Amino acid sequence: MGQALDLAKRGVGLTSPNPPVGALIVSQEGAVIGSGFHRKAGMPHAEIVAIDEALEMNPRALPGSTLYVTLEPCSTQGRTPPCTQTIKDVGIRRVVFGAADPNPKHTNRSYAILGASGVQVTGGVLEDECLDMIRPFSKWVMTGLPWVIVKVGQSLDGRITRPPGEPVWITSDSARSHARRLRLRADAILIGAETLRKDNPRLTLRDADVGTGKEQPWRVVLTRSGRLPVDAHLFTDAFKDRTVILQNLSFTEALRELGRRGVCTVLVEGGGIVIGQAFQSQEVDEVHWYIAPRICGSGRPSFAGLPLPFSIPLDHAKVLPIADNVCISGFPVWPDVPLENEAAAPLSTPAPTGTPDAGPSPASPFTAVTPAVFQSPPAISTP
Ligand code: AOF
Ligand code: ZN
Repeated sequence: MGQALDLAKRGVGLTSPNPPVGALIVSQEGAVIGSGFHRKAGMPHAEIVAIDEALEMNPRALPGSTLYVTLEPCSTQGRTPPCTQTIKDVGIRRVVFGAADPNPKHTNRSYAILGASGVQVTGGVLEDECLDMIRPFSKWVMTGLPWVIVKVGQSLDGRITRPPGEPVWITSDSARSHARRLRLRADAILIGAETLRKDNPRLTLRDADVGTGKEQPWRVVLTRSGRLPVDAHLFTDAFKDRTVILQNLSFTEALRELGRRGVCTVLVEGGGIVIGQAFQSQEVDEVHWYIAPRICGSGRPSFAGLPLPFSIPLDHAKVLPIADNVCISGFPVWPDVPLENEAAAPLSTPAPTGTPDAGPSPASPFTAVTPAVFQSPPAISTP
């Protein structure tokens, strides 16, 4: 299962709205006869990639073999046929899986479906590791909302800007390049209009990250006024068709809109106002807080807006030194009571209906917004 997990890791950031999954087939003699991972929604599931490899390389060893897969095999027709059927057809005798599929169409169904054909099924092997691998998918498939990663880069005194006339960067080159790697996991990168106006960011994959087969994540700008600089990188560069604006939505409404369009992981890259809104919404699932050894004395704060009435500890907190910078990461532990202001905000977009599989094609979930559109109401916005 460890090897299947390593395979699954290769699909992280590529598969939404499907989960990353890895699979390995072992013959009765104990030889690995096929392996694979899920590369993209609409393409074959991990098990099918592994079975196809075995069919090509070693078809006679397939009957009686054991399939190790990080996620319970699916059992319904979605964009692709049910894996349980193919598993039975090729004569696999035993299936060992890690996590039960949180998609209610499949949860724990594989036991009966495969068992009825004499296939032995064992679930829950390296379960925690396999569940960790699909956390974003699990949240999305159960709530319709994406997994939210917050990234902050700040000074010791909690600022994200330096005094006028100084260079703009707070954290070091290596800390920033470390932070950019978070983009490899994201389907969308979200910022506030203020960050767009002040920083004119690119929000692109860079360096070695290009060529991993990952599409440029959506670049999402949250705005109230809709007044955005049309000459910004986001509206003029080679990926301008991957930029969208969401106008007049609360943070949770914006998440719901993204989730409806198959975004399972969103990376929030600031600034302080949006970070504050994200925490008010109580929808932050993971944080990466980069801190530089500098005191700015003034400037915009990394966390702005309404105060939180409670503090939020991080679970599984990690402290990573990056030369003289440091990154503290972990998973916020939220109290059970929602905050009133965000919870009371009306949802202007409906919750997802039907099943996740029936959603729009993952290839083009958005109408991109081009600068010209700013003259008229933006394509994705609600009044
Ligand atoms: C598997 N193996 O590698 C993955 C699974 O629309 P489809 O056909 O791609 O099906 C999507 C659903 O299948 C998805 O919601 C999840 O429940 C499951 N994903 N299942 O057996 C895989 N990626
Ligand atoms: Zn499947």
